[in-house]
Amino acid sequence: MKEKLEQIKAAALDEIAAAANSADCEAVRVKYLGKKGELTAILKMMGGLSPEERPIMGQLVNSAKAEVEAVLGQKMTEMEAKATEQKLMAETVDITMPAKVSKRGKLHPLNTVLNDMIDIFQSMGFDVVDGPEVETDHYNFECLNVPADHPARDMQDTFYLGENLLLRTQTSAAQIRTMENRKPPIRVICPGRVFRADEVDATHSPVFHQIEGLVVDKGITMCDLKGVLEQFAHEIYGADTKVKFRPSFFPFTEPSVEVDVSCSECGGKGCRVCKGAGWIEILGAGMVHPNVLRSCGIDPEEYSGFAFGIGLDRLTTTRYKISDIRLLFENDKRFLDQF
Ligand code: 2NL
Repeated sequence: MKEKLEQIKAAALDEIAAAANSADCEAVRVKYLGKKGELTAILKMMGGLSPEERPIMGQLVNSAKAEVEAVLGQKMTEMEAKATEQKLMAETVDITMPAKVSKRGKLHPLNTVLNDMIDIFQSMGFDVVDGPEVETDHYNFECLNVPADHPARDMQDTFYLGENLLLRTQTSAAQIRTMENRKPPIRVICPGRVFRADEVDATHSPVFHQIEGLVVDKGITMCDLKGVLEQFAHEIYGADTKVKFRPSFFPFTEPSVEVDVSCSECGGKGCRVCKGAGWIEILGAGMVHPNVLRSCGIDPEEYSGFAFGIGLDRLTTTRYKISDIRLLFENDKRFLDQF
């Protein structure tokens, strides 16, 4: 029996040594240590031994079993380590491989200029307000003191969507609503798209962008208008830029002005950009007409205000030396990638 035990043990150890993977190891475990395994079977045969032999043999079988278990356990551990190593080798990431380039989007040049302008006016205490692009005749024209026979009201100049509905020709309506809904002091700007039935060419588009501004309070004068707009011009074009206020006319302001800045291209000598004038017109403005204040429920005897309208597109094309306004609206990636 002792010999048989030695044989079984030797055979088990041989098979463990020969095992090539964990499945082989498992097969060895079942074959020798399992419920019907050979070492288990030998334990069961001990009933036929004498009481003196039994404990001696029992100890031998148990130590053989323990030895086989230990060797098998160690082999299993080695197998697992080897398997893990192989798996890691197979999954190795080559960190020297070139990464996929993901392109980041950029701001449209119009938005860059708009953001600059919003920063300037916000630093002077203006709020930004918004309004719909489809407006009523009432808000777009009536409240702004634009008479019924004014050429701006002509079908030729304005996109009408119905008897009283139209695409806004300026962003004033949002400011009219502000005057209706808020009490002075009012300091707002309203940027947005506006529409005019213009013929399309390098400098005209039926869709363009405007920032309008409005200030209403007690004791607002032309000096406030000049101060704010001069500050704006200096921040956009530089502190050395000269600013000129010329008399003009708008139905919604009285008196009205147009504001020119010295040409940044030639410094005022006259060039292609300023068409020889040395000056570039950047905006229109004026003191809010008493009729406009009245139409919004503000007493012109108590309050006064100034308003201005700035075209965004021309400011953008001159800043970036863009030769054709249509490029701003085509969204050609090859064009936009340059900014
Ligand atoms: C221009 C001139 C201007 C205004 C817009 C305005 C708005 C209200 C009341 C009075 Cl709510 N006026 N806006 C005033 C003067 C000029 O725009 O040349 N725009 C391109």
